[in-house]
Amino acid sequence: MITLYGITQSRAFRPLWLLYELGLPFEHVKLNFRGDDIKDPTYRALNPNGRVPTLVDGDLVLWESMAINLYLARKYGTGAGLWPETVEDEGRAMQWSFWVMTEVEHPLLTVLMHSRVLPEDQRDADKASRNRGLLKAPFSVLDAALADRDYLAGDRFTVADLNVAAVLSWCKPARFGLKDYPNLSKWLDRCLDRPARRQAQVA
Ligand SMILES: N[C@@H](CCC(=O)N[C@@H](CS)C(=O)NCC(=O)O)C(=O)O
Repeated sequence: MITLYGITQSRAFRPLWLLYELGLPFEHVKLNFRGDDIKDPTYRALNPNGRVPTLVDGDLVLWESMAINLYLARKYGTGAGLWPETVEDEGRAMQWSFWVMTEVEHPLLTVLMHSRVLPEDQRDADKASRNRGLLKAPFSVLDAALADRDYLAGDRFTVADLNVAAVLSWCKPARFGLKDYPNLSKWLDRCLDRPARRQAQVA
């Protein structure tokens, strides 16, 4: 039995989206990272970082959203086409998953927090603008990578696209205009239009 901990409005959205893509039965424990649930010792025993998501699959306990997704896709996604077909494309899936976490996640979250999420009196417009600037380089890299291909690892949608698109989905609530990155923008819309992404969003 698979159990996923973490409310949809958290990084648990990433494995939730993948679980819906895979069509696997799972229990969704809607643990809110903002409240006291996260301090519960039983939960801390699963995830000593005190964060969500956490995945439990039989005897295996995993945390870190990208690791969870690479594991789920590798174990259950071959038939569904979500795990890349070649070792080279597995390499590309890992590259893009690490890349989005190291190059994009922090500046994009900062833009989102300081333009939409924090109460207005706590927002720092300079911080938002500086971090928008920091995203120009990685967004240009992704846009160029998508100039002559539709997907990041192989010729179909895989966990590589899901992991990167799930992080970049923050561009929408952050109202981050993507007109300078036409390939990225089309690819992101294509990924976010998937029925499993919609299912995860309302889970
Ligand atoms: N690198 C981790 C980050 C997990 C994370 O920071 N989760 C947030 C919710 S989106 C959290 O649980 N925060 C609780 C806290 O920081 O106290 C991952 O990708 O899974």
